[in-house]
Amino acid sequence: MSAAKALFSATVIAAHGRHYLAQAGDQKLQCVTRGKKTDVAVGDLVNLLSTSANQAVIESISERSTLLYRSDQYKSKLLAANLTQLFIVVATEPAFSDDLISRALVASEAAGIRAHIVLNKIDVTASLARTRERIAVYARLGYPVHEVSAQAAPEHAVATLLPILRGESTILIGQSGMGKSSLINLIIPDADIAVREISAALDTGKHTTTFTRLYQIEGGTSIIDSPGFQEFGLYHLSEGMLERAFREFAPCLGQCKFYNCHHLNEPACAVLDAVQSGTIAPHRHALYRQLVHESSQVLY
Ligand SMILES: Nc1nc2c(ncn2[C@@H]2O[C@H](COP(=O)(O)OP(=O)(O)O)[C@@H](O)[C@H]2O)c(=O)[nH]1
Ligand SMILES: [Mg+2]
Ligand SMILES: [Zn+2]
Repeated sequence: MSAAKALFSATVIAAHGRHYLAQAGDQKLQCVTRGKKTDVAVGDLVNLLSTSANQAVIESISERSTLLYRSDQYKSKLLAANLTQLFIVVATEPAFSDDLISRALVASEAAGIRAHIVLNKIDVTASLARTRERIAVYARLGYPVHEVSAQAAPEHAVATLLPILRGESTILIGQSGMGKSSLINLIIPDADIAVREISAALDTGKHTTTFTRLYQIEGGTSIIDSPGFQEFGLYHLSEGMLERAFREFAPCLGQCKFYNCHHLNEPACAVLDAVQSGTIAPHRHALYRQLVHESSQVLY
């Protein structure tokens, strides 16, 4: 046996393809996995074996408390590990997608991560009332909603969000244009510098925002910025996981005529009755139907 080199632990702070950047104390290391392994996520606590001054190999991944991912028909894609919270950033304009919000909520429920909604650009008063109405659906389900304006009231935005972020590991997700970068820059003043540093280390090209990165701020607080995306596939969730991920279904579960009810077309289905009576929003049930369909399409 060759002389054993010491493993040391680090946090994965960025991922770009199969290249990772990990932070151990003040040191940032470019990392690769052994072989073709690609199951490392930003937020993972890993054990590294150093190969040169700034480079290391990821030898193992510590057990995760949570894992958030999305998936399509062919494969699943890890979004981040060890999260405690998910912030869904939406805005008064451009119009946000209910489909994307609910998909993110379902993913968070399935992963056991608390979800918050951040409504940005409340200075755009023309569309504020309509936006609040649309967001109320989620507030009624018990998801906290925080109204901010990164541009018109930056100090208020920081004062609103920072106390909720403190001590937590939070991922921000949202469609592009909602103001996610604006908020990140308020909360993490050096974010721009960090992004340039990470881009250089991972060789991602100049202005790319296509990688997920983690910022560690004061004691135990981390914030993860993910690229804006238009799709949030959840093909990996089973039907049983899905019915539990829609909070408002809970009072209905076990109340259907058939114990193995799919809540799609069955007679005397408590979920369908609740949609009929207006207790469950039709667009939420329509998404449930779509996700059950997606989960039956997986090819892996
Ligand atoms: N009116 C208004 N515009 C904002 C606000 N926050 C961000 N923006 C603008 O919205 C656009 C998108 O912001 P950005 O932070 O790049 O969004 P991202 O794509 O989600 O990262 C930019 O032109 C910002 O200046 C806000 O609170 N109010
Ligand atoms: Mg951005
Ligand atoms: Zn049912």
